This record gives sequence, structure tokens and C-alpha cells, in this order.
Amino acid sequence: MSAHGTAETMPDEARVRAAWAAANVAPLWENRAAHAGPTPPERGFIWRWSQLEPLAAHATTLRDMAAIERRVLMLVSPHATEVGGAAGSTTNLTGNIQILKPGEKARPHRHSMNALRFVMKGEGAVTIVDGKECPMAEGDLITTPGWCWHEHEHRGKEPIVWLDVLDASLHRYLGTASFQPGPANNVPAQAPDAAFSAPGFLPQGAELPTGYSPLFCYPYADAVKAVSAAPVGPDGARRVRYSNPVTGGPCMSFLDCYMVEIEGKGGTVPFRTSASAVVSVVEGAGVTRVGDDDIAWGPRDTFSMPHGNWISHRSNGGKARLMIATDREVFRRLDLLTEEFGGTA
Ligand code: GTQ
Ligand code: FE2
Repeated sequence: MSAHGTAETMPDEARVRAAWAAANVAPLWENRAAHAGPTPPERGFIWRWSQLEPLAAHATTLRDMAAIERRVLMLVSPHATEVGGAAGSTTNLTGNIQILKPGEKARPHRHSMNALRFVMKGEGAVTIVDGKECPMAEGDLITTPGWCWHEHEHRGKEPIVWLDVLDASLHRYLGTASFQPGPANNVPAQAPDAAFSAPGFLPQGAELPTGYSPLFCYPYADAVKAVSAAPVGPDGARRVRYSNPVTGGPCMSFLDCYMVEIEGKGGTVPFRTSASAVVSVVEGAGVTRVGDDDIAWGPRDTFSMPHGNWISHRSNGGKARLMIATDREVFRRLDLLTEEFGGTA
């Protein structure tokens, strides 16, 4: 006889609970998650370069083969929810710091996850993406779209540190995370980036990818040139998108990136979106208000702006530039993107 008695002697409630469990059903009216209204937005978080730099330097001394294979420190927000057993920099975005020593190589592989690299410190490395060599120096953004082969090689003289941003939690959630080791094979033919470098012209004759930008490398000098010339937007900041020149869309299926330039202490008009972001500070210093938190930042800091928060930026007076990597395209394609200006941040 069980602790609850036989079915005949159980109280009615215990009997029906046992029957539900035996049938693998559950009462929705007792499921708080199904009834809860919108949850308060997740708070933002900052990883300061002053704290990361010594950890990055120390990581170059590790001898563990697995750590050498991929010398990566994950930026795990205390406010992010775990998805598929891991938490990221926001619930939906993974931000990692990767360090490569001179002479080191990271082996070719590919995966379903889209990823980008944004160089925080150093120069002289290359990422080879589907056969295209992308030089890496401070402020450069390199994309490695899902299923594109990639490998890294550091030909410089000092260690290089970059920020990886990936849509890993989305793939874990959907059960679509997969990985294939190299060597690279069936690499599609590429048109060189130079063939895309004059505005208004696209190369003909080569097969252009449909789901991602054929440019894998967005040099910082180009971003600065474009953003400085961009008109001031409705929030008071200049902004350019790292776009696919073939479609005008995002650089990758599920990662959509921007370079933002702000100036003056006035601050941007508060903005709220259903998309989350990971931000890398390139130049300048300032404060970003994320919900009720003021996040003070300086060069090479990384911070998160989880979705649903009112957000506004202000610089400490001078010019500041931020690279903002978002999951905006995921929301847009699911008809879940909402964006509004105004607010009370
Ligand atoms: O450099 O290819 O941070 O595959 C995580 C997974 C970097 C990479 C990460 C990766 C890579
Ligand atoms: Fe990778």
C-alpha cells in the first residue's frame, strides 16, 4: 500500500492527482507561467574591460588543451535565464571573449549558429570564412554565418582579444544546434569583397548567398566613414547598419548589427524594443540607462541591453561609438518586433 493509500481510500483530490500523473496530463489552471502577465524585463549587465583584461591575459597562460583549442571566456549575465542548460549575456544572445596568441590557429569548423567577431584589442589575425580571408584589427566586425566554414589564425605580434556574439540560445531552444569539424569541404565560390566596394554595384556571375551578406568583413574605418556621414536619427544618434549589400537586410539571418555614434551630454530619446542587444564600446565614455539602471561605460567595455527595457545613451560630452549586436531579425521575422520612442527612461 502506498503512503497515499489505495485508490479507493484516497481523498478525491489525491485520487485525481494520481490519475493525472498516471496519464501524463497537468492542470493548466495551476500553471503560473501560463497565466502570468508580462514578466519584468531582465536587467542589463556590464563586463568592464578593466576586469576582463587581466583575465584575458591570464587565459594565454593556460595549458589545458581544451582551453587552447578555444580560448574563450563566456560573458554570463547573472540576470539571464538559462536556455538548454546554459545562460548567456542576455537570455537570447551569447557574448564570449576570445583570445589568440601570436602564431596560434583555431581549427576550421562550422556550425548552425550564426556568429560575429568584433575586435576589442590587437591586430594581425585573420578569420578565414568559406575561403575568404578577413583581416582582424580593432573595431573590425567579421561575420561567420551559420554553416559557413571558419578558422582563425593569428599572424600578429601581440595577443588579440575579440568579442564573439552568437545566436546559440535560439538554436539550443529550437534543438537546431549542430557542429561539424573541418577540414572545410564544398566551399562555395566567392566574389572578392572589392567587387562590393563601390556603392550601387554588385558583382555578376558569381552565385550570391541569399540568407546572409556575401561580405564577411566590415572594417572599422568603413563603419566610421559611414556613421559620421549618416543623418541624426529620431533618437538623436547617428546609426548605420552592417547590412547585406544584396538585400539591404541584416548581415546574418538572426544577428543584426549597428554602429551608433553619440555626441554631447543631452542623451538619446528613450527607446524600447522587443529585441535584445550586446554592446561593445569602441570609443568614448558615457552612460546607458537600461530600465532603472545607469550603466557607465568606457572603451572596450561590453554590456547587455535585454529586451523590454527603456534605453537611452549619453556620452560624457565627447564623441562615442558603440557596436550593437542584436537579435532584432529573429523578432522581425516572427512578427514579434515592436519598437517605440518616447518613454520615461
Ligand atoms: O571562434 O568559432 O565563442 O565556434 C563559440 C563558438 C567562438 C569560434 C565562440 C565558436 C567560436
Ligand atoms: Fe565557430
